[in-house]
Amino acid sequence: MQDIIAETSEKIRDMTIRGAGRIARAGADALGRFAESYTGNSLEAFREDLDRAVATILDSRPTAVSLWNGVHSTVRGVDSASSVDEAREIVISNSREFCERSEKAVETIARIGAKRIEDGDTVMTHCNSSAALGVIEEAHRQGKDFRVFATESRPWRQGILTVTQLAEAGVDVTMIIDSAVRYVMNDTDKVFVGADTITSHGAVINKIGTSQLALAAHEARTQFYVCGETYKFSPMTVFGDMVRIEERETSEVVRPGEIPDSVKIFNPVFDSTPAQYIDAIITEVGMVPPTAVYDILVRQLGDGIFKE
Ligand code: RUB
Repeated sequence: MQDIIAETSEKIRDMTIRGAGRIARAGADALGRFAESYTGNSLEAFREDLDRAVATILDSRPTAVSLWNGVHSTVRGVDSASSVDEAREIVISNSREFCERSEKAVETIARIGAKRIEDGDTVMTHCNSSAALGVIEEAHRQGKDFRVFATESRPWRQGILTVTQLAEAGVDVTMIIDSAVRYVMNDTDKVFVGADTITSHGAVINKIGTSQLALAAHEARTQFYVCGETYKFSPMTVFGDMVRIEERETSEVVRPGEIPDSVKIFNPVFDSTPAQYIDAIITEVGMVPPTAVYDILVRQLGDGIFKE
């Protein structure tokens, strides 16, 4: 049983499974499978094992609150169970519900966001976001005639995944290196990016470099849209918590021996884009201004959506 959890956690850590939505669904799904295969009879032991499983999953990557929300939505209500079977059923059903809700949210965002793409547009995207690519692919499916610039997204080069996916879908896509963003921004009409975490004051944490796209878009008066499901809204930020920015291995940046040993390497993999640079956040509950995030979060907290 713990194998399911350890395996999923490792796949999230080594980025075999990546992207904020996917890791949230993977975490929720792993807990569901853990509950399905649980054979013990003690409710107390189940709760302890589940707590350990939750901690292991959450330990895999620190920045995307989607993982926290996915995992906590899945274990919600276990405290009130009166038997192991009841507790297992709660986890299994919550896990399914979260994964379905998450997939539907991405589809809804695609439909809403696609309305913003018009014939003749040039669109830019960064890294590899299923929510942002959903919007672009939906607009293409609707027959709109537009082209896309996609960044390489060093050091992991998720841009390769993006351009491959878009090319396979038949979208007119051009890959650019990250430092070409400002150069091509003058020819760009709209930017669509994803989100790992959205704070109560409307700042968006996404792949490193996103804030540079936002600044360049602001300067060029290019519209800047964030595509993010509401489980990327961070309840902790309502209570003042800061978002932890993940730092990854220095080996992702340079090959061994490429630079002198005395050189330090800093590899932060996300950054924060302030609300003032964001035209709108496209969510499954509609296109909202960054200033609306607090209200939506408070409503969700009231409904107990993010509670354990
Ligand atoms: C991926 C990334 C994506 C968001 C949103 O970073 O920053 O833009 O996670 O993705 P990494 P999605 O490759 O480090 O996980 O829209 O698919 O949830």
